[in-house]
Amino acid sequence: MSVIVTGGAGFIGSHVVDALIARGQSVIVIDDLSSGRRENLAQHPGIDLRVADVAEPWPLDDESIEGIVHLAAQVSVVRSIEAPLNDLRANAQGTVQALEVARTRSVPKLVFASSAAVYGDVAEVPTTEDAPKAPLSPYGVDKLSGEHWLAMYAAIHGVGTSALRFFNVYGPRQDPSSAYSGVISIFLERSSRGEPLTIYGDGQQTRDFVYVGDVVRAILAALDRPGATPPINVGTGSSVTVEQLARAVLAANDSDVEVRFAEARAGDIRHSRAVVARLAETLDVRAQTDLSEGLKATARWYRAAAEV
Ligand code: UD2
Repeated sequence: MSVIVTGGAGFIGSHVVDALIARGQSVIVIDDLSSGRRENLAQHPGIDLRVADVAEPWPLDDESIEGIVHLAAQVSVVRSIEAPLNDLRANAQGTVQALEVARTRSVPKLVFASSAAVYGDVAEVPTTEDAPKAPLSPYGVDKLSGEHWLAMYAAIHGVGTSALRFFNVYGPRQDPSSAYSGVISIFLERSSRGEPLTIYGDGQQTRDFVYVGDVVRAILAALDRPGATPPINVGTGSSVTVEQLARAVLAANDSDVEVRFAEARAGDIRHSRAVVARLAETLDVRAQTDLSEGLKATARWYRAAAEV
């Protein structure tokens, strides 16, 4: 019996693979390596990595599959606005392919990476799962449509589905190389190189930053929970301003680089914070890593990676 992890060579996916292998499970990774990297799986030399596009039929034989963790995605909100059809294909069609594998091979459980982007600019912060959904990007629309596909397959085909709405995930292996990479990866990399940090806007926008190790625990708990669940927020329930974050990054990295301010990003959400009651009640998971601890662990990883 194997678990399929799509996007298993990526940031979050490779940590899921580590955790599944650590508890003795057999894993098949499906990843097109468009943003994932083989190096993320370097600790598992014999890993079954199948380089393939999730939007097309998956390269499977007659393996028996006990679960699917579907993380492969086009992950940039900004790119989804520039290339909506690409987002539709990767994020919506890819999710339907995952559900078709679950349906046709009687896979009992499918866990899907959804996003806080399904909410758009919400009036209600902190945000419960029942808040109105008004996504402001193709990315958010496609993640929300993925959730509807999951609920529909649960209802008519009995697939056990769970959509997890990730807030701002950070940690080792997050790729800092694009302007649209996660702010923590950018701040840590720049400060360790002695380069200034740029805050977009007044720095008073807030985010709920959740450490990848806590996200992995939520994914495994959802995988282990039989049957379908409603969508579940995955965050910490706390938030910080981007300015506070910049100061915390400098402290974690023991750095005193300059912090500059630039014009706010178009479409930037002002406040984001999860209500995490459902995460606790449904999956018995609570984020355990506080921001300073998570930043220190992540800073250590970026420093080690820079030395290789
Ligand atoms: C996050 C997710 C996105 C989506 C969205 C849901 C990441 C990388 N992106 O977008 O996929 O789920 O949440 O609402 O997790 N910033 C700076 N300086 C920088 C870079 C960023 O000030 O050099 C600011 C940015 O303007 C924003 C905040 O930091 O206010 C967080 O930016 P981000 O790109 O890490 O993530 P976000 O919240 O836009």
